[in-house]
Amino acid sequence: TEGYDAYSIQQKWQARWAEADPFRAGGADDTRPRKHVLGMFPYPSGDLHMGHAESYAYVDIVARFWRHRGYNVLNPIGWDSFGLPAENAAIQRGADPREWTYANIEQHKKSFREYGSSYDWSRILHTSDPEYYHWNQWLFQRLYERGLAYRKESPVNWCPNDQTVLANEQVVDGHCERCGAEVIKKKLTQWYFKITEYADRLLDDLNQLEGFWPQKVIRMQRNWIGRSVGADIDFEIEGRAEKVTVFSTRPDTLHGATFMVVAPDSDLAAELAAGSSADVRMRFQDYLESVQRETEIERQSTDRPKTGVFLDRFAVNPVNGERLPIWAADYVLADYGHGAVMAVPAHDQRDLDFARAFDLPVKVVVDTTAPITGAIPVIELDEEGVPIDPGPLDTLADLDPGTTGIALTGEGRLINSGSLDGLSKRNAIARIIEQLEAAGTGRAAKSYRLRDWLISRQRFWGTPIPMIHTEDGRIVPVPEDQLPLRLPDAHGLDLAPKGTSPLGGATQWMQATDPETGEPALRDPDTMDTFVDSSWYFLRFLAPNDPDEAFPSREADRWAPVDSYIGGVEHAILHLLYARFITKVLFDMGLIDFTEPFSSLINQGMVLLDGSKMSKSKGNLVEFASSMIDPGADAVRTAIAFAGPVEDDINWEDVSTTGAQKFLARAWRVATDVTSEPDVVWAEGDASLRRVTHRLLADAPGLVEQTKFNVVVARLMELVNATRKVIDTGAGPADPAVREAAEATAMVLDLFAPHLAEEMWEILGYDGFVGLVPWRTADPTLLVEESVTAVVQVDGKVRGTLQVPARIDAAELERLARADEKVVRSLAGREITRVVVRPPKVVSFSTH
Ligand code: ANZ
Repeated sequence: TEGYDAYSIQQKWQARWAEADPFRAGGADDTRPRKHVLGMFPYPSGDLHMGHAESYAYVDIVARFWRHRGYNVLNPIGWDSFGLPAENAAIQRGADPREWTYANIEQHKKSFREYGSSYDWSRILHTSDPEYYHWNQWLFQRLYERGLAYRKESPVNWCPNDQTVLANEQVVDGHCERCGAEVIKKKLTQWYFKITEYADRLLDDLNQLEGFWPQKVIRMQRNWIGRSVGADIDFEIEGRAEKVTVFSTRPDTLHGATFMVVAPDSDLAAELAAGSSADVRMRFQDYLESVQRETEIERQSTDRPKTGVFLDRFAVNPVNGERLPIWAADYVLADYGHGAVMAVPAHDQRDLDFARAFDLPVKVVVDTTAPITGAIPVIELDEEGVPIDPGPLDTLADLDPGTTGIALTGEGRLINSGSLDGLSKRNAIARIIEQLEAAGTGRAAKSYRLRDWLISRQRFWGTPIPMIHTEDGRIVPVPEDQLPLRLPDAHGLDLAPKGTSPLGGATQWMQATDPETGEPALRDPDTMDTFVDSSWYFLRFLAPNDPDEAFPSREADRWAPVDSYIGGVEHAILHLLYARFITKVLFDMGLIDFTEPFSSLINQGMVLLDGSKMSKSKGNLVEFASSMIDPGADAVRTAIAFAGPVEDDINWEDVSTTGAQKFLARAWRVATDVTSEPDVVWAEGDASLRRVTHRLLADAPGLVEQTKFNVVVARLMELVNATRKVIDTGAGPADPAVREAAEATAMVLDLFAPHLAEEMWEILGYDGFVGLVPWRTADPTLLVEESVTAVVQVDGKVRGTLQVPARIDAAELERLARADEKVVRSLAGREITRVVVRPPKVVSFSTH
């Protein structure tokens, strides 16, 4: 690396970029096609680490690439700067979350400048600025007007450690997504966003994203929304005026229902028990208390013995008038479907387990041994691929679920079901829905796993909810001219988690005026989930300083949706689902003309250390800022890009910044060795070096678009080596092809090592930034494969010659040699003991 001073090169170009600000997006008069390239914005908790270094290296590669390709690129950066970690850190340090947050942001900005990220620095935003959260409040009120923001009392997820509620999406396997504490249920009145109203669109529009988003993310979103299709069926209840509706995906099995089960923690269960005997009431109460002590995980695990209480109440089956005993059991959840099920033990495993535990009848209504035309028979194959003889087929009697304990869930034909008898499952479902609809006792229905988005938080460091609670119990929006409703000063407030909002303790701040009557009123003490902030921030970048609106629609037409969105797969559900939802709401409001926010999504793998995820708690965090000190930013970026495919995890110990440094020094040396002037005629240069250069120029764009950044770096290394060879042992440093290669190297290297690329460009005699130079088009005549003559020897004698491409690899060359007629003849009957292949010129076989 002698002579190559990465550090001073970095300093020099960072200063020039800061001065000239060359990466600002072009304005309205810019006629180039546009690309909006966005990295998921960082959260300013502590310092940036190598995960960020990776993600933002990829973002910059994509942004720089499109600039070279002639696009007007918008590549902004901002901070997701509200949230719990800042508040917790502030509590620990006895500091103001505001001060801690903004100090971290300054450090981040410094790191990004040092990294050479080509942001449009004129568009910075922080979600904790009143100028930003003003528009969260505006958004909240628009959702409220449309009936999409509402308050309800219901059991919510409660993190006992952070002392705040969590959205379903923030509960991972029963634990708090942030701190890992086990989440409990608590009944509270909270604000919700009605994302369920958009469930179908959120699901159906995923089809548009196929091929543009990682398959895994699409699948996770589909599962999270979890649409089930079936029917709602109404059951009369003896001694109750109103019917009870159940949701079933198998309405075809209605004749096989033998009891009904309600969720013990539902209002319905309480009411049914209340109408029963004192004894039942007592047993129900005991059971309910034991259920409330269970965690979500316990409750949903299938391998637990079934428990429940008979309520001594009866439902009536609408199709045959049979009386169905009603039970309360914890395997039925209060907040799915209608919190009640018709139990069909013959065909549902959970119902069967319950029926066997409490001796309830089992009635088979689908004959799963009856063949269905069009169904694909499952033929099992043995290890050699020979079909296994299934032996004598089971009869229905062999399969009786009451005896075997195994529910019959497969295909079959209906029996014991009146007019449905003989139909396949699919046809029976259609028929029973028709019948129920005609009788007014049921209808086609869908059910979703997706719940409404709970957005209230009992914490300080977030957007105040812009609503007023009046003395007479009305809830009204804070008048628009009073927005933004700013957070009060944190000094003097008790921020420690205590289950109620710290803002409630800001007595002055809490005082409001009823906008209708002028009477004193109170503010809402809760703040919004910070995922509200990030659900629309990509639009705020279009005009981050606009004081009059969240974003101008005209700018949204120009710049949105985001063309390339880059970030971690940990946001596969939460953030991406919420952003998709809010985008659809803004579309419905007529403010934007697209329905999906991110046209393409790139998920990078994780950066690991010792094979495990880097994290503060494990103490194995490599900090971004310090990682750059020794090798320099260019080497870190290049090493990351070279480490492997974008979506793969990177083990930081295997990443060689030293190797990258050496390569960059070689590239720099090539530029300094060039002795020709910029006006040389390239066509007069060394033809084989020119071919290497032009192949890189031709192939790199496709490789970048497929995010094969590591391959592009490998190809750059190849070009630098080829150039070195011509300088040292070929036509020498004055050859025009050497200059051409060095210039192409600088341009492509700009994606990975922008400081060095600029330096090379200057050494090569150019003014202006290489980062803004249009991509050189490859000369097609130089892309035609050069061919060479290869000789094939057998035991030292030349037995054949082949015309092969100059870049042929060993395997292909050997294959062609073995297939050559003359070689085949001279090898006939002999055993090959050794093969030496030296592409592209020699293949040598030995037979003794
Ligand atoms: C009768 C039946 C017969 C059912 C059968 C299944 C098979 P997914 O696919 O997850 O949507 N169910 C409905 N509400 C429930 C609740 N709140 N808690 C627990 N289970 C509930 O599951 C839908 C099925 O789960 C519904 O269809 C219902 O049982 C049950 F052979 O109805 B089924």
